[in-house]
Formats: sequence, structure tokens, C-alpha cells
Amino acid sequence: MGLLESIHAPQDLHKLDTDELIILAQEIRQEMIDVVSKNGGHLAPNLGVVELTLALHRTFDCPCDKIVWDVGHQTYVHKLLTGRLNQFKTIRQFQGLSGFPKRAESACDCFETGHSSTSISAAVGFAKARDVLKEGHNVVAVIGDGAMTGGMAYEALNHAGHTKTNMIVVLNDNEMSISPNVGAMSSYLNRLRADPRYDKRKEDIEYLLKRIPIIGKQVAKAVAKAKDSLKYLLVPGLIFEELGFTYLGPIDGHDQALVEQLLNQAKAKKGPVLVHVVTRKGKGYKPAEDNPDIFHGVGPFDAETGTIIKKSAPPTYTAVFGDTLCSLAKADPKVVAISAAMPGGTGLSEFARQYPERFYDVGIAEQHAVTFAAGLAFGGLKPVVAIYSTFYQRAYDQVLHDVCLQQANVVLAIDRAGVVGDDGPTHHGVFDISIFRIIPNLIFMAPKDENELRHMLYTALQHNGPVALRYPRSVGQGVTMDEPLEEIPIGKAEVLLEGRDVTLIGIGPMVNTCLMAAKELRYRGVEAAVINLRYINPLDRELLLHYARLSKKMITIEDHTLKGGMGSAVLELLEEEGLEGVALERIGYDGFVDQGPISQLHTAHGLSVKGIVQAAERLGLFRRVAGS
Ligand SMILES: Cc1ncc(C[n+]2csc(CCOP(=O)(O)OP(=O)(O)O)c2C)c(N)n1
Repeated sequence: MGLLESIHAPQDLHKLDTDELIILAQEIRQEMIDVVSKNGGHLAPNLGVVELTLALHRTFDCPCDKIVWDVGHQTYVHKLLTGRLNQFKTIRQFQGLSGFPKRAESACDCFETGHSSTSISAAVGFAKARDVLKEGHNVVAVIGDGAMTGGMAYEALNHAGHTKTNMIVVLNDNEMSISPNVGAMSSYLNRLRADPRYDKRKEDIEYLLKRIPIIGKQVAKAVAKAKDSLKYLLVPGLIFEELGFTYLGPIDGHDQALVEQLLNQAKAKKGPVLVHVVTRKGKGYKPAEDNPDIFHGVGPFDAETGTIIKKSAPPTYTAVFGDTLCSLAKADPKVVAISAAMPGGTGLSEFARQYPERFYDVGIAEQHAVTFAAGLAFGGLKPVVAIYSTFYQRAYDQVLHDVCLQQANVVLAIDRAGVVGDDGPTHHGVFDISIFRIIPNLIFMAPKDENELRHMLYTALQHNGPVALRYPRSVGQGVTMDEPLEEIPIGKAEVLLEGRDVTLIGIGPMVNTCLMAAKELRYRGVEAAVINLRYINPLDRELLLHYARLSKKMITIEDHTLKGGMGSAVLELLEEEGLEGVALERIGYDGFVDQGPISQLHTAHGLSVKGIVQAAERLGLFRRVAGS
């Protein structure tokens, strides 16, 4: 039996001596490599926090003490130490352990995360609740340098420094977001890292001053009074201390004993403390150390060699988007691209390489990305902001107030729209239609395949005013790419198949599911029309009303939540036009969707040929056709 099997709760860690802790760290790394090589997952971030997590769980007493993990993608070690070793093999699988903290999984998961930069806010909340209820536990937020680029982190630091509540922020600094970290804060942390003698130097000077005979103590007092100016002399900036935090560090985050020592020091201090630890992403597994961005979130790979297992497939929508944007940028020097810390994920790496002067990675700052784009647009450029659907939720007011209200010429590329698979409910992009289709002035489209995506991107860049373009996390349909790119008339749907018995209305790749279902329905004697809606806003009212009157039965299908979705838009239209005799079945999600393979999630929620046939059955189509 290995040491890891003997850890049933974090308290068991106290039984281990220094050598055993080193062996345990190795076992944890091996377990994570084995499981992630099969299931996929966030390997590099977790390899980087093994010693830090051990130190945290030896210093603090979970679940009584609260540890809030930012993003939460680095909680595999925490899961292994908090009684979930036996289920670890199921991580990220359908009905398995989540890849992120889950309150329902363990009392040690005190706060759920997935989206970045929330941990300090939540921790201030935990700390203030403790103060009000006169409890005495510790509260710790663990945040990466990448997550530290998100605006919420500063709002929370500002508040924490003001409240002076007892809490600890552990800044896990590995110089990486998913890609190398960017921004002025990142440069500031670099300077702190380059000056590891900060704490020592401060103590040394105070000690030396005290040793000057007679006047020494007075001088030391004067120095304490003039602490601020001394600090300025010793360390450039000191942002955190200025915000009301005691700053400790930076120290080597892989020296578990040292981290433990510093955490104990932090625990003993009053008020908010920031502990700065420096770690290496991918630590202990060479392929991940060499390519921390690739192993940040990785699919299955060969554990021996680190070779990623790739299946040959058509290019992804994301890749087609990136390629198309590169060629459109070649023809139009006003086209610029913006990413919020995800140049690789959004397919913009090649754009960044080809047009470094026209590419902006703003950090994990979706709100800033969108408002920045509005400024660029009014300044005369044509910005394309590529953000995942789930992270666009962060920038709602910026889309509404800064882009659409002012009719800024911004293209909002909504990547990962629809369910995304193993990352689960924090990452599924199933709310963008509901929240964006109601915004006036926003043209909102979704392509049925990767070729149509190219034409839509072209159309979006020709249009004067804001345009949103949603596409999924998946490979394309393998269709032929046609040239030249042409504008798709705004607000015009496409009829792919005629039929009088029922109208199937699809959006995005669900159009293909409609076409397959139409074949199945025809086989059963039902003639279905298939409409590729193309535009969620504006709707092709005329065409939809024509088919509503013709077939009297309609089925909408969308990789999106039902409430407020595309089907709701069609319902509103029918209601507005008083078409009471038309029956409509809507297919989509109801509530938060679990994790699991995308195709399995689609099937489970009726986004399939079978689901459409069942909807047709609910509409009484087979009865009517059989009886006619
Ligand atoms: C609001 C939001 N935007 C983007 C992401 C995607 N994302 C996940 S982890 C990550 C980088 C985080 O870097 P850091 O906090 O330094 O943690 P590390 O992975 O380096 O340990 C990003 C951009 C996210 N989770 N949330």
C-alpha cells in the first residue's frame, strides 16, 4: 500500500515526516499523470501545486478552516487529500468527480469555481461571516498570477484591505496564465520574484538600526514610523502592502516545509496577509514542464512519452475562425483581434504571430476586452473579440452598454457555444442566446457548419454595427470550403428542405441533426421542412410565419438552454402574430447541464434524431399521417 492510500482526510498528513511527505508528493504526481492521461484534464496546474496543497492542508484544518481555490482547476491534489482517492479515476467523466470544486462532493470544497478571479471576494465573504458570527476559523484564498489579472481580484483586495479582516491570500505565481501571463501586474510580480531578499532585507535593516548604541532604539522607532518611506526605499511598488495586506514572500513553492512555515507565520498575523509563492507549472513531469500551455488542459495522452493522442478529423470551428480572420486581416488592415488570456483556445495564436501589432491579449479581463474593443471601434478599427460563451457572461453589461447601446462596430466571436463536455456546468456555453438576443442593435448569428462560419465572419466585418457570432467547441462537419467569401443577407434564414407536415428549425450544427431527422421522418411518412435559421436576431419573421401557416407544427432545436433561447424567440413571434393554431415543440436544456462527452449530453437531452422524432410524436404527427 502506498502512502496516498493511508490519507483519508487532511488530518492524516500530520502523521508523516519530511521524507514521507516527499514520497507522498511523488505518489500524488504519479496518480494524477495516470488518470489525466486517460481522462484528460488540467494536469500542469495541478503538478505545480502539490507541495503547496500539502502545506495548506498541514497548516489549516479543513473543513473547519475555509480554503477557496481560484478557477478551481488546480484542486486535484486537494481532492486526493480530502477523501476522494477512490473516485479519482472518474474525474471529469459522466457522473464522476468534477474537475472543479463541488460543494456536494466534499465539505472541504467550501466554494465552487470554474470562472476565474472570484476567490478573494468569496474569501472576504467567508471571513466577514465568521467575524459577524464570532467564529474563529481561518480563511484562505489560493489564486494564480493569471487569475490575478482579473478585475474582480482587485475589487476584492480593495475591500479586504478596507475591512482589515483576518484572511490569507496565497498568490501561486508560476508566470503562466494558460499562455505566458501578460500585463503590468505580471511584470510587477517578476520584479518581486527577482528580489527574493525583500523580507530578509527589511528585518536586517531594523536589526542593524537597533544595534546602534543608545540612539538605536529611537532610530528604530523613527524607522517604524517612517515605515512607508523605508518600504519605498527597499522594494519598488509594494502594491499589496499599500492595499492593507501584509506581504510575505516570495518563496519557493516547491519547498513544502518552507511554505508551511510561511503559512504559519501568516496565520499568526492580524489582518489580511498575502503569501507569495513561486511554483513551476507542470513540476515533476518533463513533457508538462516543457509545454505548460499544452498540458494546462489536455486531452488523453501517452503517459510514458507525453505524446497527445490525436484523431484525424476535420478542423475545429475555432481553427476555421482563426484561419479566416487571418486572411480577412490581410485584406483589411483595420481588422484587429482581442483575446482575454486565451489566444490558443480561441484560435488566435496564428493571428498574434502574423499581426503582433494588431493583436491584444488583455489577460483574464473579459469586461475590459469588450469595452476596450468599443474604444478601438470608435477610434476607427474593426475589432473582433473572441471569448468563450461562458466567459462572455462576465462582460454582459459591457456588451449591452458599451457596444450595443452605442452601436460600436465590434464583432463578438462567441466560441465554445453549446455544451463543452468534461469541464461541465461552469464551462457550458448555454446561456448566450438568452442573454444576448434581447439586446437591441445586436445582430446575432450562428453557422450551420464551418464553411458558413467563414461567410458569417466576413459578413460580420462588412456590417456597420455590433455583431455576435456563436459557434461550438467541436470539429467541423468536414464540408467543402467555398470561395470567394460572400455576405449572407442579414436576418435571412435558409430553407434546406421543403415539407408540409412539420417544420424543423435548427441553429448552428443542430441544423445537421434536423436534416438527419427529416430523413428518418420521411421514412416514417412525415414530410419535414428544414430551416437553417442562421440569424437569432433579427429573426426571419416572414419565412418563419410562412412555414408556421403551412405546416402548423414546428420543432426548434438548439444547443442552448430552453428559457429565453431560440425556441422562445420563435414562440414570441407566433404569439405576437396571433398564430394560435400552431403547435411548437422546443428541444434544448432545462437547468444546469452536467459534465460528460458532448454527444452523450446531446443524446441525454434530446438533441438528436431520436429526440426530434420523439418531439414529432408528441405533436401527434405519426397518428395524423397514419390516419390521413
Ligand atoms: C473568467 C475566466 N476567463 C477565462 C478562464 C480560462 N482560464 C482557466 S485557467 C486560466 C489561467 C489561470 O492562470 P493562473 O491563475 O495563473 O493559474 P495556473 O493555471 O497558472 O495555475 C484561464 C485563462 C476562466 N477560467 N475564467
